Formats: sequence, C-alpha cells, structure tokens
Amino acid sequence: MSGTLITVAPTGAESRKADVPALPVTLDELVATAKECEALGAAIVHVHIRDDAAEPTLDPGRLRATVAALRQSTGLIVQLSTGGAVTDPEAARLAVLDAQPEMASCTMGTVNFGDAVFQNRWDFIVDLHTRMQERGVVAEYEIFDLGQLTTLRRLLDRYGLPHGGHVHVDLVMGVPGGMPGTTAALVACEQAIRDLPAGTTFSATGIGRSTIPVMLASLSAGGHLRVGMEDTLTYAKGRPVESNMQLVARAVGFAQLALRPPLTAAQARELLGMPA
Ligand code: KMH
Ligand code: ZN
Repeated sequence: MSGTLITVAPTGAESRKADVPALPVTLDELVATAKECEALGAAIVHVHIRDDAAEPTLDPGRLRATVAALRQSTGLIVQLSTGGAVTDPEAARLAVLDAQPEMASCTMGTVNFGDAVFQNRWDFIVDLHTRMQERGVVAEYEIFDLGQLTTLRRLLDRYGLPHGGHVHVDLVMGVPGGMPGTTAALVACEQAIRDLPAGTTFSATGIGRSTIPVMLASLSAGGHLRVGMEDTLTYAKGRPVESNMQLVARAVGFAQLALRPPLTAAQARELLGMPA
C-alpha cells in the first residue's frame, strides 16, 4: 500500500494544561480533536487521558469511557497508551488493556527520559505482549533506541507474532536519553527492521525540533508518520503549536508532496491486518 499512515498523538502525559492551554485534556476536547484530525487525514489516535485536574491518569473507568466515545464519534483506530506517565506502576499499565482497545502501545525497553527513567523490564514487556495476544489487542511497538528493535526480534522469536499477525513499530526519536532524531538514526532503524518479519511497517515521530527532519526521513524511507502535541509543542522557531490539527495538516501536506497520500482508517486497518 503506497499511502501514508498518519497517527495523531494529541495529549501525552508530560505537558501541563496550565503551560499548554491548547492541549486536549477533557473527553470532549479529545473527541473534538480526534474528529477534526480524522477529517484531515489521520487514521490512528494514540491516547493518553487526564483526570479532572488535567493530570495524567490510567483510571480504568475513564479509559473505557474514552474508548467508547472515540468509537462512537470517529472511525479512527483507537490506540491506548500502555506507557502512561513515567510514574505509573506496571499493574496499572497492564490494566489499560481491560478497556479493550483495538490497539495499544508496547514499549521495547527502558530508556532515560529527560531527567526521569521510562521503565520497561523484559518480564513486563513479555506480560504486555502476551496479554495483548490473549485479549485480541493489536500492538504498536514503541522504539526509543536502536537496540530495542533487537529486543522486539527476541520477543517475537520467543513469544510469537502480535494479534493479527502484522508487525508495526513506531520510532520515537529525539527523546533526551534515546536515539537522536536524525536521518542516520532512522536509516539504522530501517535496516534493523529488515531483520523483523517480512512486511513489518514503521512510523516515526521526532520529538521537539527533530519533528520535521524525522518526518521527511521517514517518508523518504517508506515509513509512516506520527505527529501531535504529545511530541511537539513548537510549530516553527518562535511559533507555538496552535492545535493538533495544525500538525496533522502539515503531515498530510508532506505526505501528499511525497505522492503518498494519507490512508483512511479503513485502509490503515487493512495495512495493519485488523478486522474492518
Ligand atoms: N509518556 C511516556 C513515558 C507510550 O505512550 O506508549 C511513554 C509514552 C509511550 O508515551
Ligand atoms: Zn504516548
């Protein structure tokens, strides 16, 4: 399929609403953002939720309500984050799957995350992967550093393919502590992805100022795109991001320029081996 899969990651767990008023934090804000991003060309929404004080939460009831609302109002593939915030305990991260999303993220290793540490022990990765297989949740493997692709290969060799049989990875580049958001790093990942099962697809996102270089590198290497205010808060030098829609619109423009127009959610489901 020659189009571009565009994922929007609208909220994340790191930015504060007080600092970034345009961040969608309520269910209404999230649903409105998702609808507009879908209309522009996004196919997946990568979801982190907030509580009434706009703080990150993995509250099971809220997660279930979020999945239901996004399903009702959009045709997007709803991908819940099992990464949560760096302070979230493993049990709460595993329990995210109880909300029965179509898709969920699954990070392939521990990484320094600015001044914090994003913990992903091997046994925890195995638990997440196997529980997702059992529950019929499609995985997106989050890769913050090159060696995490080796971990993914080991995981698939030992525990089998994800639900649906298709392997899709997301390269999260430019996190302070992870791989840099450069063309050279993306090419190294693309080479390592060749050692994964045939047909493995990848998207990429560059944090902060690496957003545009990573987008261009991914498109030229045959990859897909993730954009959103989880990853990028500056649109251009001196210009804060106004909305997630602004970032999706830019990604759509780049994809069209590359003659790889955005995939609809239905086309994305086909690409990822998901039921319609
Ligand atoms: N918020 C980060 C600590 C994911 O969503 O799966 C982890 C993260 C990855 O964003
Ligand atoms: Zn995330």
